[in-house]
Amino acid sequence: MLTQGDKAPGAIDVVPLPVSVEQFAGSCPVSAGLEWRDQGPGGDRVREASARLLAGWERRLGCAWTFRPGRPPSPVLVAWEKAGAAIPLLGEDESYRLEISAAGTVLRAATDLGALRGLATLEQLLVVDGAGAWLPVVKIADRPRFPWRGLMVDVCRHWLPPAVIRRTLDGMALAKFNVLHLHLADDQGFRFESRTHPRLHERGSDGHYFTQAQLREIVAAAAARSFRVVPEMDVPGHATAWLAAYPELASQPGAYAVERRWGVHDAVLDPTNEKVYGLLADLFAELADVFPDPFVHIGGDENNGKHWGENADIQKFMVTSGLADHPALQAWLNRRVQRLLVGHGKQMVGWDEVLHPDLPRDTVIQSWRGADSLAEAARRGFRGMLSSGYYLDHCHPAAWHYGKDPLPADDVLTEEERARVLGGEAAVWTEWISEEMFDGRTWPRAAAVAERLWSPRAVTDTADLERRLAVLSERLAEHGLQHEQNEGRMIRRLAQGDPARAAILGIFASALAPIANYRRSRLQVGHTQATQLTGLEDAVRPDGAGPQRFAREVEEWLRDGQADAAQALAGQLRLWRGAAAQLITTEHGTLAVALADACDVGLEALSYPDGAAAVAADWAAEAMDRLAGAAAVRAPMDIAILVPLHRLVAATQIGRGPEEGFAGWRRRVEDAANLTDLVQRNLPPRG
Ligand code: TNX
Repeated sequence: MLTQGDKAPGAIDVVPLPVSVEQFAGSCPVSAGLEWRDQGPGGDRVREASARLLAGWERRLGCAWTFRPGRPPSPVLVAWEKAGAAIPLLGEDESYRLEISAAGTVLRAATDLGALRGLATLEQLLVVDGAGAWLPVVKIADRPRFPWRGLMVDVCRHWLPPAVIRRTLDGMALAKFNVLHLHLADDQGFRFESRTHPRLHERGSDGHYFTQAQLREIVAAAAARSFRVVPEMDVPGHATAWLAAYPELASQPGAYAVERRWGVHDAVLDPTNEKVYGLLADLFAELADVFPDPFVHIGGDENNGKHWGENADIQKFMVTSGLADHPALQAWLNRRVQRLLVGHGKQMVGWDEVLHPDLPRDTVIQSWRGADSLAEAARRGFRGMLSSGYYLDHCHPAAWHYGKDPLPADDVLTEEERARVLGGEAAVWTEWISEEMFDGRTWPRAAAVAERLWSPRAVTDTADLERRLAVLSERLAEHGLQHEQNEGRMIRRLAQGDPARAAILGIFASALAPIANYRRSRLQVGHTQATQLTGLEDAVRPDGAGPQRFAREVEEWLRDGQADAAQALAGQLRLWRGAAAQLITTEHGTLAVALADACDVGLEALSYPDGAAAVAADWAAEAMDRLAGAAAVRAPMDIAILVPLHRLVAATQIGRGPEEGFAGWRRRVEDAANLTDLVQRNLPPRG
């Protein structure tokens, strides 16, 4: 008998959640020997994607794949009406319908792009349980909410070789992203092979750059998954690596070398130097040749204007040209850059600093300093997309990113302005991310942003998202993403071959997360590109399974009050406390003491019955102080179980009224838990 396990009917493990899912009784068996047909013009992309899907299923099933189920597998038909553009374009039809019955699976789409998106859903729908492998009987109709769903990857601060980008593309396909944005040049590296000005990559990259051939392969692999690739050359700031090759293009004389420190630097291109535009003209010609997408990103962020202010010729130029201030001068440069791009048929994208009335309205604004700039761009007639709130390197939990919407329900835009909001991009800046950390800092959280950009706005259940992301995480691993495996490997490396030590570190780490926002750069001020990122804070992941499970189990305990649930929670807290106790004399001492104390708070809370307010009032006030102390410890990691611990303490204070249902009581507990700062991540600064 095939069952759905204990999942609620209608709950399917797909990220992003489709627009509409109807689920019926029954199942559709799957195994090797599955008849798979496709029908539509120019099917190469669909056939390759189907092969990737089947390879994923095979890896998932292992030897079970070849077992014959009681019933023969039902056939799959993938059909589409017309071929999408060979190099995908913004706004193509990505919709699809998927109907699965006991008799077979039919996936239909208007274009082969839509078929690809449907295959990403189909791959995730496979259920494997005691009854074998099967698909649920469903009718799905799906299409994206936004046409621009990107992932920005910074290959400059830490180099990420082509292999990393290739597996990233497979992750993106599962999550239905459709734009790879490559940040190719910054202060710490120029990573594009320039044939016209080879000095740029020779002197600006430490030998770590993409050859044009490698980039063409990436573009082809992206097109095969029907994603666009948008290259970024950040100007006029963030350009120290360019100046290592061409110091004469700088706004201040000096001996420039590739920058090794993080942050905002003074080095900036000289907008009055004609050679700057000559170089850019050559570079854009090369870029246009390698990247067929109609958009090129010119950066434009974080120019502090210092060197412009100190250069008398530049100041004179501003006066004679009637440019009132540095933003006006940058806008003037942007206009010239934009004209160069038009010559190659390209539209310009820039970070929100480029927003200026002088720019042509086909410029796309990427909002990173706050969602307001996105609305402002739309009001002023520019298209835009959201990245503020989507910085994965800031190490927030998936649910935090999920709450940021490019078009929130309370926006005050007109329909016309709303149509200018194209979507958004998750961003992975790599100051604090090495190659071996990249997957763990990206996945599966990136998929929370992908879902926000694909699924309807009303899809906001974070508990359901977390459940589905945990499942997706397994699918990603089947496609070679290394987010799970690298964490364990890095912890074992720290234990230097001592398995007992690795186990203790692993338990300790399972209550922690790396610190969020820009707090790490304030704490570890002297770190540079040469600093090894091999500590426990680098191994642990922002959205670990340990803290998530603990939060879930606290919720269950609050709801059901079962004694064995309390025992399980206490057991987990003792385990963490025990591991912490063994690390008190190490470099993790302060954090270990804080974690041990936080665990004690939890154990004490569990020993009070609910509503023991009279006995425990003084204790609770002190307990909240102890948790605040644990949150403020100076360390590169946060204790990631503080939110549920606050709830446990608060619950001891709130007596249940005689007729009160769970929901009302739970709400009062939440108020008493005083979580706003912790949940909004208004965390103490460190450092
Ligand atoms: C700000 S986002 C930057 C980047 C940093 C990032 C770190 C943007 C346009 N500029 O240069 O890498 O913060 O999160």
